[in-house]
Amino acid sequence: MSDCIFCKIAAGELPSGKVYEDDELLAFHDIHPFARVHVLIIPKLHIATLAECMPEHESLLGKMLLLAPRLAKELGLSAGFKTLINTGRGGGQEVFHIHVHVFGGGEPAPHAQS
Ligand code: DGP
Repeated sequence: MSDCIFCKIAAGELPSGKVYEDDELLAFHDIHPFARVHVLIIPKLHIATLAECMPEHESLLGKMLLLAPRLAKELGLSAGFKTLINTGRGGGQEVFHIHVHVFGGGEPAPHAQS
């Protein structure tokens, strides 16, 4: 999707605070964190929302979820973390490229707030 901001991040056309990348997935710091640690896990494949996922995306979705505890641990959330997938406008989704929020660790530092 040429006008999708997360596709542009995945393609390296826009900068991001990348914390993980493999052939299928990318994870980076949320630009508007609502916790001390707040990253987004996205597939490189453009899928607009969770509601558009099909059976062929089962493996990809599993990989996204399995990456969450790994990144949480690496980013210091040893006591636990939260995950969130906003779906559709009614679900609060703002960027229509599926993503898993992984966050925790208390309030973001003042300099990280917008
Ligand atoms: P959602 O409401 O679930 O669609 O959340 C989208 C999140 O994406 C929101 O917390 C802010 C973040 N975000 C939007 N644009 C950018 C961007 O250009 N870079 C980064 N790193 N995060 C972004």
